[in-house]
Amino acid sequence: MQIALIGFSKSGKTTVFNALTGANAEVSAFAAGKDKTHRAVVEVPDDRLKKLSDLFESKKYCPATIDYLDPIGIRRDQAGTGESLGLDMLNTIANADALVAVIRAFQDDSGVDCAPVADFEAVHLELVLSDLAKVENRLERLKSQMQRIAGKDRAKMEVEAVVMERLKGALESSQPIRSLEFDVEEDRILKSFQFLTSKQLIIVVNTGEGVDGEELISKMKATLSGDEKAYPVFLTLCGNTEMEIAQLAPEERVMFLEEYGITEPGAARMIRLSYAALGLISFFTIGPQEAHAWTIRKGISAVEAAGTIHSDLQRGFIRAQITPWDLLLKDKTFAEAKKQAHLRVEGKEYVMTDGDVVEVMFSV
Ligand SMILES: Nc1nc2c(ncn2[C@@H]2O[C@H](COP(=O)(O)OP(=O)(O)OP(=O)(O)O)[C@@H](O)[C@H]2O)c(=O)[nH]1
Ligand SMILES: [Mg+2]
Repeated sequence: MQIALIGFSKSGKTTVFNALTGANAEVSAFAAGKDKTHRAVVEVPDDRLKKLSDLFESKKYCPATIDYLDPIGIRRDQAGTGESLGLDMLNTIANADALVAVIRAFQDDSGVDCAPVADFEAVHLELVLSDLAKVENRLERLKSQMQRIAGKDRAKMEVEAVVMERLKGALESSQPIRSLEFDVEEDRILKSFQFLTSKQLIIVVNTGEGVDGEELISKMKATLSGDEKAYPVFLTLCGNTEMEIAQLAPEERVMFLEEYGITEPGAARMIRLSYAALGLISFFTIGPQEAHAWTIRKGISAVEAAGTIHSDLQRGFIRAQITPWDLLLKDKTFAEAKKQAHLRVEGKEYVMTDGDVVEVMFSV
């Protein structure tokens, strides 16, 4: 899973990136060199996998991971033009599964304004404008092509043009694409465009000390209209403090968190919220060789889940043995889980549940 940070320059993106990834201050200085996207892979903390791995004394520990990307920020002087995102940012965020917009809600002596609500609206507008430009471009091309082509190809283009007109209407009234419903065919058309407002958006309100983040979030929500589904997920944190936390040794971290009254570090909160916002769950494959967590979307069937492990497992899928992680932990072995009827045999259509331990039977 890829999560990309966006936001105006000097909103604290790199600081938040360091907080999320535990990257150190030197790396941060390097990233502030502004000529390159910063990238780090983070393990998704999962107690369940840890316990199962200990139980089976697995040689290899393979948690799920998240790829965080920190591209060059949006230029303030170009805000509202639809071109402020820049090529580096556009290329970086095109493939991301979710976008995290960092909003500056702290004051320092840099002379940069602290106007979080306005910045929030401006970032939203940049994303809308970027998609709108793409849609208008596409519509123009479709129209000129449709004049020259007839038959089946033309019919296909007409379907696409209808979808694009719908997107145009929504974007012109500031509605993000993720607030619209599409059928399977329309979804297929949309996929290749990688529209920014079709991605899940998480807003990080990066507060200074003594700033009421929750109040700011209410104000930001008040600027949004209409469809509940279009609302982004909000998260408030203090970038500087969280960056310090991320760089502490685990023993020191506990003390620091207590001192600041932080119950859950921002990095962990972000992962939890991202999983929920994207509708993701985990299943596990466990044995003496390897304890492995796999990330899938909610509602996926056993045969599709097998495909995330290896395409052979999907192709040659026969059945899956499923044991809920907590019952396996209690029973200690698959043999005992079977005896207790906690290990179930399921077919292709079985819908995976969070925390399933899976063994796929297959033949290719
Ligand atoms: N007081 C305070 N300062 C912060 C906070 N987060 C970031 N800063 C400061 O704001 C400045 C800019 O932070 P960066 O993290 O480099 O911001 P950026 O968005 O990555 O900036 P560019 O990459 O240059 O666009 C730095 O001096 C940070 O120390 C915060 O939560 N509180
Ligand atoms: Mg930066």
